[in-house]
Formats: sequence, C-alpha cells, structure tokens
Amino acid sequence: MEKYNVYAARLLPKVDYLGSGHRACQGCGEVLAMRLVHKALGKNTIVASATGCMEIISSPYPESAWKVPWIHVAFENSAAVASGIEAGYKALMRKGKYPKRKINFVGYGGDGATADIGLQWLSGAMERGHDMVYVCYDNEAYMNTGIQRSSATPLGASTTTSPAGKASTGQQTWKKNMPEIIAAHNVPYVATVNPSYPFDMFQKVQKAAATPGPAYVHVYSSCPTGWRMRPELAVQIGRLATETGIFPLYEVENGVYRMTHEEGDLRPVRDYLKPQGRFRHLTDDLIDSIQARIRQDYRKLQLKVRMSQEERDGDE
Ligand SMILES: Cc1ncc(C[n+]2csc(CCOP(=O)(O)OP(=O)(O)O)c2C)c(N)n1
Ligand SMILES: [Mg+2]
Repeated sequence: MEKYNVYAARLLPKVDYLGSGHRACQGCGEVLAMRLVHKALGKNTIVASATGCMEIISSPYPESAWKVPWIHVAFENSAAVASGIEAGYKALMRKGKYPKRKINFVGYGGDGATADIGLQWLSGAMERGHDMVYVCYDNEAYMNTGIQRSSATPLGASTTTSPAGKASTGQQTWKKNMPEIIAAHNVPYVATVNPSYPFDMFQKVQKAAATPGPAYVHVYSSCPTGWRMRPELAVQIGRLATETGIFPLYEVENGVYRMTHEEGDLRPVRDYLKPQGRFRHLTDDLIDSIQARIRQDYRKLQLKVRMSQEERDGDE
C-alpha cells in the first residue's frame, strides 16, 4: 500500500475551527474530514448541522467544540435552515443593515439525513439556487443511533437492521448515488472528497465555497465502530476506497465532469472489503458481483468525463 505522506499535511493551514476535546470515536474518519472542511472554509462560516454523529460529538450541552457560529437543527432540515440563514443575510446586506461581505452558509448532514430523511429539503435548497454549500458526511449508516442501515449503506454490509446471518447476506440494495442526484439538479458545483486525499479535498471545498449559488460536497467518512475495523486504518481504508474505484474522486462544474484523481488499474474490491467486519460474511460469488458492478459504475463515470472533455475540445 502506498505510504501516506505525513509531511504533506503540514502544508495545510494550522488553524482549526473544530477544536480538540470533542467526543468522536478513536480513528473516526468523519471528524478528520470535518476538521479539514473547516480549514478550507475559514472563519466567515455559519453552519446548520443535522442531528447525527458530528452534532452529538461536538456539542454536548453545555460544551462546544466549535469556533464558528453553529446551530443544531432537526435530523432532516439542515439544508432548509442554511438556506434560510443565507436568505436572511442577503436581505440584510441588500437593505444596508449588515456590511456586504463573503460568508459561507453551510448545511451539514450524515448519509441518513441527506439521502433519506432530508432529501426533499436538500433538493428544495439546491433547486432554489441559494448561495450555500451542503456537505454530506457519508459513514454509510445511521451510526449515532446504533448502526442502522440507510439508503447509502453499501450492498452486503451487515448493520443492526440489515444483519448478516443464515437468512440474509446483509444490506440487500445498492448504495444510492447522492452526488449524481444533486448533479441532476444542475447546480454549479458537485464534488466527492475523501480525507485520505487532503489536498484534493481542501481545493474542492474551497471551490465549493467560492462558487456563487448552491454547491454540494459528498464526503467519504470511515467509521471504525460501525464498519468493525481497526481504528488506525482510517486513512488507509479511505485510500483503498478510491484505489478500488468504490469512491472515485471527481467534480461536476456547471455540468462538466472531471476526475480529480485518476487510478490506472483499479485494485480488487476484495482488498477494501477484507479489513472490515461488516463485510466478513461475504462469499466469493457476492464479492465477484460487487466487483462487476463497481467496474461498471466506474466505466459510466469515465464515459461522462470523456464526453465532457470532447464537448470542451469541440468548443475550442
Ligand atoms: C425525525 C427523527 N427521526 C429519528 C431521529 C433519531 N435519529 C437521530 S440521528 C439519526 C441517524 C443519523 O444518521 P446519519 O444522518 O447517517 O448520521 P450519523 O449518525 O451516521 O453521523 C436518527 C435515526 C430523529 N432525531 N428525528
Ligand atoms: Mg451516517
């Protein structure tokens, strides 16, 4: 496995807006991602956060790990609240009651909040064209309430509501493709990011914040507790997710697809599944069918990238 360059991390800003002392599990990939997101967003940021792991661990009353204005909202409505804050500030600035300045209005949700219960609120906020960023922290289940499956749980994963056993092989449905759903809203910017690729992530989050109008960022967020894996694997598992084609890194800018990290030959998905207890029960046949679908989805994405490239070349 390629070695992670620890020195490279020193090139990112030292300042943190999510303080230490929060209560995330040891080896939580999601909190690492959230910290990086805030390094990229900077000081002038207001966050509306859905109920979920990242809310629970950062704001147990009367404490807070936040150094930016941050509001805890319901499980489903962070996109609506963030869009309301944006609309309010815009009106105040227009009326001259607040100095004109760039503020990042941000909505946060887990995969359950985003792909399931909050999907229509998010769709509305994206469609109305608010100048905001929505960030989905995807740990592939309802983790803080006890590892229940969501529509973003991958096929075959064992969770407490899709348990593997004699009668079942775990999650029975294919993962919902949230970045594609938001890209279909024709918003100006959609990106997938992975904290195991911090510079790629940093640049995309900055781009999302600088984009006028709605932007969507989908964050790969490993979870040692729910995925039943060793906590020290957080960064390695993230690299494997991208190296196997399970979590490709790409962006869609005004409809134009671009890979931001190209893999030559994809690694076998088996390498990704093996270290995770949630996939321990999978048979060779099941792994083969997962492998086939991953390759198919990856090819479809490459095709979109190629078509974008051809359109661009044609325009020049
Ligand atoms: C309407 C409503 N239903 C259920 C809950 C209980 N609940 C809170 S968070 C959560 C799961 C969150 O899952 P996800 O969005 O994936 O975030 P994670 O905990 O995995 O970070 C549930 C079921 C709630 N707060 N409100
Ligand atoms: Mg989740």
